[in-house]
Amino acid sequence: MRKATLCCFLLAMYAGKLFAQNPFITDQFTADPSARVFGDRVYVYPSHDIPPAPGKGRANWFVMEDYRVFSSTNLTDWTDHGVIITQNKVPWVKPDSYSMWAPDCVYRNGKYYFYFPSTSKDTTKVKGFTIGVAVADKPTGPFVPQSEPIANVKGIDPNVFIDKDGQAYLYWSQEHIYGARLKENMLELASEPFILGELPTKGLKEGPYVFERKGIYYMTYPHVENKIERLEYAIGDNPLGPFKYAGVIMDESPTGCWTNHHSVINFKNQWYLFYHHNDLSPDFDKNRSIRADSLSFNEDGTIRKVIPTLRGVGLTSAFGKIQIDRYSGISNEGVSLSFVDTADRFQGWKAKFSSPDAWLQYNNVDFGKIKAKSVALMVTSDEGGTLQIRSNSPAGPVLAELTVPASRTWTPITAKLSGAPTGIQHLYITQKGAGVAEVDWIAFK
Ligand code: FUB
Repeated sequence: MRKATLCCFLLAMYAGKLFAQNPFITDQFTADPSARVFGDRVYVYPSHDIPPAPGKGRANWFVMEDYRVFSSTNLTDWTDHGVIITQNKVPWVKPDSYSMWAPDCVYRNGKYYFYFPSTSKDTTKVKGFTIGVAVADKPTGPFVPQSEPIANVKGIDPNVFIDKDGQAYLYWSQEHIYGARLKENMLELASEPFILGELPTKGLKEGPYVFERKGIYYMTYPHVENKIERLEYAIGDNPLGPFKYAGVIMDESPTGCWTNHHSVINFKNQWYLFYHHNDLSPDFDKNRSIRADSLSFNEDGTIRKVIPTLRGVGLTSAFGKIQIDRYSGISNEGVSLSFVDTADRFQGWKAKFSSPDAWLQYNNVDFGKIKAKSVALMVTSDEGGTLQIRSNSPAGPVLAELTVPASRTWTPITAKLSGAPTGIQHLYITQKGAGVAEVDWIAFK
């Protein structure tokens, strides 16, 4: 194959592919992830934050003009399927409202129903937010929006749950959480909406997400119990309750991201929580990024609290760029993170090693059956240093030792491996002796 043809082939192969841990979409802002399993893939329908700009929405607030969809078969490699709905192509939406907030999507009888909130252009019919539906034959669209929003619904954050008997329910929020039955057509309410009143009464509640497991109905929602949102849940015997408060799924963001918004799925016999945080925009929490972590249950059906991780879920191929700054663990001292380029945070993070014996652990690296022969690290350093790649523990077998040159230019360095790891490995990058070294990624060959 000629060189140019090979380049085009590789570009085409990787176009629209995203490889990541947490957050798992890092080339744009995403929020409010509604994850769904359709067939053998997980589809995530987030909302799409964009930075505020003059003439685009309200300053210092959420600015959202469209929705995209992402999918994956392994929760590691994500495909961006592009824009599915845009504010100025929905007949009932005020075209310059930039208020395409948290959506949801469900499958029923051969069709995909995408529910989304926005501001109506006709304020004589409904003031503020209401909720509309768009319908498609495939999970990635094309989605055709209905000409009018769903009658009798005022609020945001739609969520649809279809029970085992086929009855569908729509939930949404407006200060409180509302619920109603949906008609068979999935486009109209079949009952009067009512407030699910047994949930905590003080503090904003929004973003409802209902699922069922072993006969228990879980009503999960972000709630401002203190100053910002945390994820809570309540349980009941019926999709519309009554629900009894049962606990916290995820505590408030340690760095103060005011919102959180989530969904829960079971994929290949493992439960997952999808949620968001403002990883790529630490100074402005209206530009968020979506994340996923494993979720598990106690014997009695209660949910174990999920501690957010950087490593996220899924395996990482040993032979791609392993972004070790999304680590599983680090030593108490000597490892710190920062953006590769603060002027372009979408370039991600780097890990800095700055004291003897500092270590960073990165779990679930998949070597498969291929015997790796060498390792490459992209490094920079003010004074130079020595790094080791080990397996199993910070004191485990040394797979490679690399001298990091003193150079402020990002430089790839390589070393032969002393062993030939196969299968799934937990790796450790350790610092030997004094010095300082910054690492963008590592990759095996
Ligand atoms: O993304 C805009 C709003 O922020 C969502 O609709 C809420 O749930 C909160 O995440």
